[in-house]
Amino acid sequence: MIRKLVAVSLLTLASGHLLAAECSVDVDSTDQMSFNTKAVEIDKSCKTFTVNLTHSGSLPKNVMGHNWVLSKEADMQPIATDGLGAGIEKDYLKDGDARIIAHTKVIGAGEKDSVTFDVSKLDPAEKYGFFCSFPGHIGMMKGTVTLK
Ligand SMILES: [Cu+2]
Repeated sequence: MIRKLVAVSLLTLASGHLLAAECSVDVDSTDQMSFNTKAVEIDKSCKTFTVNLTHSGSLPKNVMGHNWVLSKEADMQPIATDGLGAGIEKDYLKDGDARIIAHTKVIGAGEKDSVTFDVSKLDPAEKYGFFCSFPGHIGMMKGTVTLK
């Protein structure tokens, strides 16, 4: 009887896990100045969301570095422009730029970095996007972030 109860609760736990939203995404970047995704979807049930950035190319970060930056769609280009002069040590992002919702550091080949942010910071009525702030990369390296 006890054994049967345990089996049932394990099953319940397992199905609960299957129904739970995926609150993270793996994003890869390349030597071809690209991300492997153009759209990141965040489930509204997630309290926090994590982006795991990798770089599968072979070029170092000073040549083909990439980061993953989240902001309102309208702020993407201004943030990238203002970050140009910040230098790679500051991940090509202006100090204290309040328009940046979340960002990883700039990584090179074989490196990785993750960033976790509160989903409650995102307004379902707003348009968000992600991009790479390495100089010249935003044209190729950007995409949408949507709450669903
Ligand atoms: Cu880049």
